Amino acid sequence: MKEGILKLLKENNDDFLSGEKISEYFNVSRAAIWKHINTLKEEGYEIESVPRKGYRLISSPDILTYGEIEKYLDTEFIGRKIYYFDTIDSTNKKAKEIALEEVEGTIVISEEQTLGRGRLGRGWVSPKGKGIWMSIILKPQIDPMKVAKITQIGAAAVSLALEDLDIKSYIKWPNDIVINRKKVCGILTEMSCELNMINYVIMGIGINVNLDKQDFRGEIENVGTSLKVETGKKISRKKLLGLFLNRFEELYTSFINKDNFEDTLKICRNKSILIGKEVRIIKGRDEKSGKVVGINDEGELLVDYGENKVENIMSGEVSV
Ligand code: BT5
Repeated sequence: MKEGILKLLKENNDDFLSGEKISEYFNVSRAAIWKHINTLKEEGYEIESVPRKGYRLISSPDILTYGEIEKYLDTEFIGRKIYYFDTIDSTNKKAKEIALEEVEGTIVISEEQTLGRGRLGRGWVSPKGKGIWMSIILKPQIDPMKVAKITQIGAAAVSLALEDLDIKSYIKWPNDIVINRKKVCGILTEMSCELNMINYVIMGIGINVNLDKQDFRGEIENVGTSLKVETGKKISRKKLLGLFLNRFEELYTSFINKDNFEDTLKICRNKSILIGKEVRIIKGRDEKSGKVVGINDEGELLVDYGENKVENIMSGEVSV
């Protein structure tokens, strides 16, 4: 009902809509309408109410509900169902709980995470209303060994969506997007599978959109940044989310339906911040130095350890 009222107000553009009309439309009392209008105001919608004229929508908040991102979406199935939370421990955790019953493309998104997670049990800082903290439920019928490619598709899609906003970024293989050498986005892909069949894949993405300098404290003070810090401008989270989902669906369906991973590879290679650099590859306690010479057709990092010994790295930690 609340969503219905919002829809009516949006359709009515700049005009007033009388309480009487809305109550007739939904066949409920005007007091009930008034209650819903107040809830909408609490959510950040600016609604003018004038006696005898009714209600008028002045502005909508930058929140990540389906109602707010719908107008930016061109997708068929990615993001067509959204579980929206004001606060949650971790969207990846929630997505895993519901994945088996949900359709592919369903998203769990929250304004804040209290226990956001990175890889290997590390944490992910996710302050309220300032970023995009979300998880996409996917059900690709592919060899479980190929799931790492989905992280690459996610990274390529984030980078393209930023380009759509005229923001230049780099991909730090395998799961980071960086600007000025600092991390603006991280991806955590998790899966549940049988021997050669995937039950589901959860692709969790965190994008630091409007975090301020003071949000980067402690461990992340020198490693993280946000789009706002880098561009000096507040960025519309709902628009960026829509752009990302559109880009992701395009690359993902092309990979699943046409076995086309080349488009993603091209982007990951073009935007790679690692190719040509001397790096350290960290695998557990093992650390080796080498030079990144490329990304192979499987999306793996090619590292030259000297004496023409080039190894392909499937996963791990790279430090520049
Ligand atoms: C990642 O791990 O980069 C994956 C991050 C995935 C986060 C999303 S948010 C939605 C979904 N739900 C979740 O619970 N998680 C996903 P990793 O490569 O391990 O990097 C983690 C490291 O990045 C931490 O140890 C910190 O040093 C740093 N870090 C933490 N929060 C950060 C932030 N907001 N911005 C930049 N760096 C951060």
